[in-house]
Amino acid sequence: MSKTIHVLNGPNLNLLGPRQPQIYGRATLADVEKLCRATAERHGLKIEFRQSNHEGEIVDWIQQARAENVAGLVINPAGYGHTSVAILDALAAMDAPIIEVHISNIHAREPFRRRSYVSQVARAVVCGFGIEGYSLAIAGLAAMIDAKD
Ligand code: CA2
Repeated sequence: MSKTIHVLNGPNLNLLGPRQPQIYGRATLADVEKLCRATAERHGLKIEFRQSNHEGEIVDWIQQARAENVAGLVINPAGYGHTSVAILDALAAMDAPIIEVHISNIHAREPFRRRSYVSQVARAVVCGFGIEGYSLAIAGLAAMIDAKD
C-alpha cells in the first residue's frame, strides 16, 4: 500500500504568482501543488496538499496528520515559522519526519526571518531554491521514508 505525505502551506502563500515575483518567482500555489503531486507520484507517495491563513487550522492539520500516521510532513509555515510556538508544539508531538521549506532564502532577508521555530523539530530545511525546494523536500523525505523500511 502506498504511503501518504502531507504538504502544508501557511499564510499568504495563496498570493503566490503575480505579486513580489522578485522574491518568490511567478509560479502560483496551483503550480506548487502540481509540482508536489508529480514529485510524490514519482516516488510512489500519496499526497495531501493544503494551505491556510489561520494558525489554529494549521495546528489542527498537524494533529490530524499525526493521528493518521502519515509517513512524513512537508511544511512551509510562511510567516508563522518565525512566530508560532503553537505550530512548533504541534509538530513536536509528531514522530514522522518533518521537512521545512521556504521558497526564498530566509537567511538573506530581514533579520527577523532568520529565526524559525519549525527548524527545531525539522529533520531538514530547504530554502532559497524557489518552488523547486518543494520537490527537493519531497525527494529527500521519500529517501528518509525508504530508509526506515
Ligand atoms: O520564502 C518563503 O517561502 C516564506 O516562507 C514565505 C513567507 C515569508 O513570511 C517567510 O519569511 C518566507 C511569505 C509568504 C507570502 O508570500 C507572498 C507571496 C506573494 C505576495 C505576497 C506574499
